[in-house]
Amino acid sequence: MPDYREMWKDLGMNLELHDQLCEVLPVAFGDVYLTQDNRPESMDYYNFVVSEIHGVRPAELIEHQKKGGKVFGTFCVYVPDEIVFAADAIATGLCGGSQFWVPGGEKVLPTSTCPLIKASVGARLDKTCPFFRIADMYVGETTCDGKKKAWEILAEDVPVHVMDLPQMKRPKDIAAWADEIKTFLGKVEEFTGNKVTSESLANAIRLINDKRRALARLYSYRKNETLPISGKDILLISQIAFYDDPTRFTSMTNKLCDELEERVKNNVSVFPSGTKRIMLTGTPLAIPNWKLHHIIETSGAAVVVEEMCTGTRYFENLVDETKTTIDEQLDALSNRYMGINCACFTPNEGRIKDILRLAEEYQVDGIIDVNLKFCNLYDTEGYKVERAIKEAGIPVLGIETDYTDQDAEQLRTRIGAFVEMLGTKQFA
Ligand code: BJ8
Repeated sequence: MPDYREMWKDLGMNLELHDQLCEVLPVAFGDVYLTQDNRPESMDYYNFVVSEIHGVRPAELIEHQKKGGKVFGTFCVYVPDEIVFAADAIATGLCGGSQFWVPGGEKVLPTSTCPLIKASVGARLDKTCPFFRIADMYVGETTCDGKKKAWEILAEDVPVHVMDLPQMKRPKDIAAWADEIKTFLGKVEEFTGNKVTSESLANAIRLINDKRRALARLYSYRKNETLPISGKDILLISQIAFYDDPTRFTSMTNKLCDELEERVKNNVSVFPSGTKRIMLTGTPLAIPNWKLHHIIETSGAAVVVEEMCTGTRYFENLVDETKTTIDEQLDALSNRYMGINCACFTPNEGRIKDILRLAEEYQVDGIIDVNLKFCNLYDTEGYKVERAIKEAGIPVLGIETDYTDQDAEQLRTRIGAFVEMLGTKQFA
């Protein structure tokens, strides 16, 4: 493995603190991932990407910057990457998924803030993540109160552009989001010095749609009765999708899909037949948050779909590729993005419909509604979500967790009992 210390030093990182992270991450990855049997060979690519997580991709981003290119860091699936790529810049997801970064965030944020926000702020302020150092500009959004205030704190340290996301889905809101994307486009043009043309935007729309198509294809194999790949592996791929080079990611994911297709033909499964099928719904699982998948898949069940931003919300629905003027393309982008159903919207009936549809498509036996501690939006929406799931006759378990391992044993007990119950007559 090349030595990236010089690069990290040049980025102004706190090397001593970062060393601690470098020590624990490979161990956690080994325990969670490399202990699995019969993984598809094409997972080697994603293993490599994770093993070099703070090396290979950051080095590519720096190369891009040396050639005069800009890097934008994003935190939400409503922010349209297409605009960034259309201006010859690179977008990279920045959401923090490790407890390692939480104390850094707690230095400036109330403890009662969700761990995703605390970890994201901590990763920047503690200087322990190269992606957070590299990004020339952060793009925030007005999704939840915690994030809104966090942008103000981050803006003291790095340029931040905040997109004003409407919280309803009336036609005027969709028009407002198209307008907000237009403002973003102007900002990106000004910051990069590059003009976005209808042609470059059309190319970027295709680029990101191709990534969505690859992910949709990947997920389709989880609808099979025999599961050719674990939920844990799919989660890892979904997380990598946020920061890998989109062209390479799409091609490697399609390569993996070819292998999975063969596995399905040959009836190769990574789980014993009859394994209970679980859907996760709720708040996102940012890298390296693998806790729940690991507990579920070592408790006799398989995760077959995630109605999450690290899941179906990221790739379902394509942007219309037939539009030829910038204004039409902005409308097409707004339409696609406003089709995502995050709990920050009211009403948000679309999410319940999605959950029930996915439950059928992926033949799930039970649903776990996951809430990141202190996420008031998803916690409150959980009432209606869980009621609808119960009414549909699907067993549901609501859990709240954070990034620590303190509740791991308790979760294991609850999830184990839930999985066991799925096998009893009670839910038959
Ligand atoms: S579209 S889920 S990525 S906002 S978990 S920070 S909501 S307090 S991450 Fe999210 Fe966009 Fe919605 Fe998806 Fe706030 Fe809740 Fe924390 Fe959240």
